Amino acid sequence: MMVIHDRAGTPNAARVRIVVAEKGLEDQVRYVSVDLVAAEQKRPEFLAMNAVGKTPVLVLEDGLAISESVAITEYLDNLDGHPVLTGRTQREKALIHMMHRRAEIMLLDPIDDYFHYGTKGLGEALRPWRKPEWPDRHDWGRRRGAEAVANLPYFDGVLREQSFLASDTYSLADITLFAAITFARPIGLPVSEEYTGIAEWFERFSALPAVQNRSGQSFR
Ligand SMILES: N[C@@H](CCC(=O)N[C@@H](CS)C(=O)NCC(=O)O)C(=O)O
Repeated sequence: MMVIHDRAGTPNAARVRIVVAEKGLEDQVRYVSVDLVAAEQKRPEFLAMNAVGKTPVLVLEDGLAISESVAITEYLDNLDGHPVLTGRTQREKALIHMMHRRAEIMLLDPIDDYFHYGTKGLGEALRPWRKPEWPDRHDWGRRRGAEAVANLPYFDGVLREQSFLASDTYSLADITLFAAITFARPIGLPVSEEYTGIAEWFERFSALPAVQNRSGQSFR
């Protein structure tokens, strides 16, 4: 049995849980919940699995620990020899990777910076890992949030032209965009309904069986 160390309800846990559901791997995976607020991910036992000190981490039966949502996605997507989320041809792979990175660089990363620096983030226990010595960190965090909001029209434009971010079926790129949008809203970054490309895509994506059936949607 494979083990995934993550925290249900966080954006990166959602990314991997959608992949598990899409690939029908629920029976082959056991989840171990990591207490992020108590900084369990910064303890030596966890750092031995992932030196970056973040979740999720997939541990294979032979003990190999794989971190980074994209690396985990690639591993799980290729497990049965029939990748459906990361591309089959060189062209598909390149487009999916490119659009995934755009969703990460233009949205998910600045939204994450806003959460950790522009708000209280995960709380006091994590302060030592959050550059507390940096006096204008709150301003910088808020500017990062504004940057993400200013990048939304780009994604809206793409999604007015096509059903999904990188091709006519959903892929890793849409999973990253979904993580960004569902992270932004509850932490107070507006995703206007005027962006009808995004709004219609969000409905289409949310209705997918793998998204509906992913386990553990609420932050515990
Ligand atoms: N690039 C990493 C990002 C992982 C990440 O930021 N995980 C968050 C949960 S959504 C986390 O563990 N945060 C705890 C912390 O920052 O200490 C990935 O794709 O998996």
